[in-house]
Amino acid sequence: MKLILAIVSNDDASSVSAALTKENYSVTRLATTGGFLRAGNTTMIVGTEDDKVDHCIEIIGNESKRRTEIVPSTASYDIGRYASFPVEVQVGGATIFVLNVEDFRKL
Ligand code: 2BA
Repeated sequence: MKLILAIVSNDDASSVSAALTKENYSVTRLATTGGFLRAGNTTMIVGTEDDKVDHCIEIIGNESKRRTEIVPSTASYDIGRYASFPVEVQVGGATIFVLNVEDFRKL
């Protein structure tokens, strides 16, 4: 058995969780914070059989693809007035760890 820890953006957390649950994976969501950006993200814990790990990672990847989005930048002073310019940012993606499970019990 394996334990999958997947760190995803909060924006993708609900669709990742829903897609995994639909495919009968048991999922626990933890509200976590990235050490670098100090922004909230979500860590999914999934315990599953060895032969299902690739399928599970495929689902996570499909629902958290790295993509670019246009967002308003913070206002800057330009041409005599404050203006906010749209900028392209990378969002999404997943950081995934797969661990061996020594023992698994439900009491
Ligand atoms: P990612 O590498 O996609 O990482 C997204 C989040 O996944 C991280 O949030 C962190 O919560 C987790 N994570 C990634 N690698 C990990 C690892 N080896 N062990 C434990 N958790 C891990 P943040 O720490 O807030 O990082 C956000 C983004 O900032 C990262 O995206 C990366 O592009 C960049 N970054 C992170 N650390 C950096 C550093 N020391 N120098 C430059 N850029 C950094």
